[in-house]
Order: sequence, then C-alpha cells, then structure tokens
Amino acid sequence: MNDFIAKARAILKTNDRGGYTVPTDRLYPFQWNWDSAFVAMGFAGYDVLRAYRELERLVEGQWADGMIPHIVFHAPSDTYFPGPAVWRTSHSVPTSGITQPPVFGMALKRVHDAAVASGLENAVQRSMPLFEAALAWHRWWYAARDPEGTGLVALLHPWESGSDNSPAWDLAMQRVPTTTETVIVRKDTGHVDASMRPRDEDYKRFIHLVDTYAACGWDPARQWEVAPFKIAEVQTTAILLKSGEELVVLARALGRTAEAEELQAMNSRSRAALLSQWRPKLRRFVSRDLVSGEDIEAPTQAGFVPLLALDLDRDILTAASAEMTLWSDGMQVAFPSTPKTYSGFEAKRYWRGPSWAIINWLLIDGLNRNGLTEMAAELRRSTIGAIEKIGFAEYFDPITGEGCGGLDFSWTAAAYMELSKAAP
Ligand code: 2M8
Repeated sequence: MNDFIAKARAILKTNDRGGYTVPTDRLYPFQWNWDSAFVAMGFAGYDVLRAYRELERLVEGQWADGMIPHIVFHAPSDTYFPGPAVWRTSHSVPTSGITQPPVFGMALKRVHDAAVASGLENAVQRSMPLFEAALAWHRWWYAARDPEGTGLVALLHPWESGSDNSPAWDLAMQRVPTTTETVIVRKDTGHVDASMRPRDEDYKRFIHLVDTYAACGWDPARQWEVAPFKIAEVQTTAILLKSGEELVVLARALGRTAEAEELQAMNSRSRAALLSQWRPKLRRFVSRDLVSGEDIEAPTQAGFVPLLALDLDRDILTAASAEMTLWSDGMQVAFPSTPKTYSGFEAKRYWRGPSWAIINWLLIDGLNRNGLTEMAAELRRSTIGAIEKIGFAEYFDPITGEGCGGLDFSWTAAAYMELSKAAP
C-alpha cells in the first residue's frame, strides 16, 4: 500500500461519525447523498462491511415516496447552514427536502460484487434491502421529476445537481426572487474563504426555493406546479441511467427479473432522451430549462458526463473529445467545471471553473466506456498527480493546481483510491 492510499483510508476513518462519513469536518458535518455513494465505492475496495454500512445509513433517511434526501442530519451540529429547522421536513431522522445525483445504484452494484468476491455469506440478504431502496428511488425520479415521461429528469434546486453555483444555473436563477422568510446565517464562509464559495445573493435564492417548497409541504406534485427553477438535466440523467444499468445487472443476480425489466424500460427512455440533447455545434450535450423552454448553453462539465452512460458513435466522440481537449489545454489540473474562455469562469469559486476529482472519475469512466482510453489515462494521471502534490482537497484551481475548499475531503480520498488502481 502506498502512503497516499494509507492517507486516503485515514481520512475516511477520521470523517467516520458512526457508520457514515461526513464530507469533511465542520464545513459539512452531516451525511451527504452522493458523497456517501462515492465513499462506499472507496470502502468496497478494502472493507466491504463498512461499505454496506455507509449505504444503509444513507437509506435511514429515505422518504416513504422513495426520495433519498441530499442530507441526512443524523446528529445535531451548529457548524452548517441550513440545518433541519430551515428545511421543515417531517421524516423521523431529520433530513433535507431535496435530493442529489443518484450515484447510489453504481455504488450498490460495486459493493455487492465486492461482497460476493470476498465470499461474504449473506451478501444477497445484505444487498436486497438496499436494492429495494435504489429501485424505489429510481421510480421516484421518473414519477416525481419526469411526470410527462420525457426520459430526462428535472432538478428543482441547484443543490440537487451537486454543482451548486454552476454557470449553467445563472439565467434560471435570475428568475428566482432573493426574498426569504428564513434568516440566512451562513456558516460556510467561516470555514473557507468567501471568494471560493457561492455569493450571498446565491444563498438568498437557494433559501427562497427552500421556503417555496417547504410551503408545499414537500409534496412533489405541488412543487412541480410552482417551481420557479426547473431544469431537465443531463448530468443527473446520465448518472441515473448509469446506475439504472448497474441495477439491471444486480436485479438479475438477485433473481428479480420483473424489476430488471422495469428498470430497463426506464433506462431506454433516458438513453433516447439523452442522445437527443447532443448539440453538434456546441460539441456537447445540453440541459433544458423547463420554465423558459430553452436549451442551457452555458458550458459546464455536465455536457460530457453523458459519456458515462451512452455508447456513442464516432462523429459524436470525435467532436466531444476535441472540445474536451480544448477545455483542458494549458490547465495544471483538468477537467475544469467551466472553460477558462467563458465569461462566467472563476478559477477558485466552487463549481464555476475548478476541477473536481469525483467528476473526473465519472468522465474517465465515460471516456473508457467509449474507447477514448488515451484521454482517460491522461485525465487519470492529472487527477492523481494533483492529489499527490497538494493533498486531498475538496477541489482544485485548474489553472494553478492549488487545492481549494475543505481539506481532508472524503470524496477526494475515495477518488484517489479508485483512480490509483491499475488502469483497465
Ligand atoms: C456542496 O454542496 C453543499 C450543499 O449540498 C453546500 O455547499 O453546502 C457541493 O459540492 C455538493 O456537490 C456536495 O455534495 C456537498 C458536500 O460535499 O457540498
């Protein structure tokens, strides 16, 4: 084991709060949805029981309608805003009221395979309730967030994307009022420099949306009707489809043939819908703003994440890889969440330019799936190199390579373990 793997494991140990892992101390003191899925894949490589626990603890927050919330507040903490009192939800374990990218299915399949490979006797019994949870969540996505059956699932809050202040949301967020019923007491800027975080105005809009949906009693149909922010999103749909593919294989392994077919039908819809979001002129996929009815053309990493879940033809691959090469050109650490040539680019401000190890993980999988193995290997080397040089930062300034945001970050530790394995 090299020193960095040992350090990565030590970070996950330090961030353990009793079967679940916080993204980092103080800045994010609860269990986050997609962070935990990446972490579970990290654990799957050396401690499969702990990997199961991570997913089981996340599912403690699952709602009766199938939604798995973006934060589970297992234990109180006053170092984060907004906490449970702002969300006003009614689940027995306090949770937020929105969701996050469904990496869970990918993680569960990985954990199950590791359990079987390690000879764990009760792997099937352990995986089955988690499979039920994943299936319920996928059904929820299609029912609650794609009621018209388009195949693309929609987000009602930027936090649901995981890419909170991405330039992709700029136009849509301008329509969201800055008025709130909630007193905003930011804690994040007490932990990291304000220049790396979303602005106060962004927070006003984030909280306006929380107030709006809390007033709907968090009922999905009522939220859908009143949502001032509604984006049919390609990154989330691609992750849902990739997880859906993994769940089909898992369903079969668990003897759940009917559910495998049901999942396959959902996947087929999303596959076709994602393909229709390819824009040859932009050389990337685009999301759609369901309020304005327009394509979202702001350039972000989301435009390439569909490679993760699609087997694309040569023309698309040639164009997408040329565009990705352009964005990466001259960067110390690829892959920038926004290209430096874009007016909205900010090298250190969170999701407006920086490179993120977990996004690179998804892109590398997508490049490999589509035979772009050279590019995948280069991105892999760049990501590993940045972590070995700088440490397990939350994210990296793509121009200088500087580590930004929180330190000793769980998902960067998990990504390091994944990417430092032998290349396929
Ligand atoms: C960031 O988001 C949270 C809100 O969910 C925040 O800024 O308070 C994002 O980077 C998100 O993708 C991530 O899951 C979370 C915890 O790492 O932090």
